[in-house]
Amino acid sequence: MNIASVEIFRHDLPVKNGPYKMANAEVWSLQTTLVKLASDTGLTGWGETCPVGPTYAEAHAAGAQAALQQIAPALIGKPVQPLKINRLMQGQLNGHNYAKAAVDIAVHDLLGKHLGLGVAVLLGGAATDSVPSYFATGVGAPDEIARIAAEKQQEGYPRLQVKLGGRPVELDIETIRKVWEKIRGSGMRLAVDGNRGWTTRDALRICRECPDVPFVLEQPCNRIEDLEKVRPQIQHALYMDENGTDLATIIRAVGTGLVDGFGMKVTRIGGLQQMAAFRDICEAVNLPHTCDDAWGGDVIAAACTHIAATVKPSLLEGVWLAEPMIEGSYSLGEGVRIRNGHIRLPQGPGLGVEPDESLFGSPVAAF
Ligand code: 0XW
Ligand code: MG
Repeated sequence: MNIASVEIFRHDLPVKNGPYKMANAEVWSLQTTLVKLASDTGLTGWGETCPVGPTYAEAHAAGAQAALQQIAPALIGKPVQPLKINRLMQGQLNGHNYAKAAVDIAVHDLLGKHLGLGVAVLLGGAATDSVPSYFATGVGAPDEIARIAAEKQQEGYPRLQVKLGGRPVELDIETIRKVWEKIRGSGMRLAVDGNRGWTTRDALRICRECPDVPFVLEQPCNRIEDLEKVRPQIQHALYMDENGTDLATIIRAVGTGLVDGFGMKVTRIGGLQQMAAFRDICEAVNLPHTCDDAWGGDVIAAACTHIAATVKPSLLEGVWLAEPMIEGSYSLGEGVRIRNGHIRLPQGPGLGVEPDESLFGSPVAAF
């Protein structure tokens, strides 16, 4: 089975009750990019990549579309085999993992449909048919975030991530303390995510003033060097998110003992093929991690859920989906939904979701 055609679409995903606020981004609507691959056997596979605005990561919606147009002609006539396609893409464009990821996901969807297997099977096999999710608040007033924390705990989320940064650090400390008052003793786990927004001074102060709150400190500062500086001075567990841009960086972070775990994005690392290698590296050294993406609809949600289902359950920190924050859905069926803080693995061959293509209009480009 070979790739016969490639189509690239764009589609807007408005933020429900927007904006969504992080330390360095405030977003109202996100443009997602979808890739549709058709095979010479008449099957189709879908992939998706959706940066959460232009400042969260080194990723841009229009950049994804340009990168995909650079790569697409070389895909025509090539076998639908993930490793081969990943190597082929490396030879077409340097970097731009987040764009290549959309092709990688579509290849997995297509191959799964061809073989009559779910993507989780292609990735090694699911350990479960229901994965835990976690809720991520935006940056907000301490009392409001504490209220949301209690609400999400009641809804059944096993984990909460509180977004902080981009404002006086005293407000962040007050938020952490108020959230902890609400969830202490409930079993709900807590991550505080600076999204690169703190100075090392502020990150250290947060840890020193909350010694009794067992949070995970996620991507507090901008650079790996900042994490290296903070690491020996704190008692809290340290997770890398935005700095984990490729497998080489992950190997370095793991090898130097820099972190206790990762927030990981399927598109940032380059797709499901790379994500499976990341999963195996983490399992080899017993490090927990999430399986998320920055934003996106049901295609990326399904991809995150399939890889998450293959992670050793004790190491899976959860799957974050944009679904509760998105107005509407582009899926033909029910799509991928969070219920009681958990997500059911989509059934059926491939990703198990089908977009309603009529919502996307004409493709940005077709090959
Ligand atoms: C909570 N997320 C997974 C979604 C947002 O895009 C940011 C991200 C994170 O952990 O940084
Ligand atoms: Mg994060």
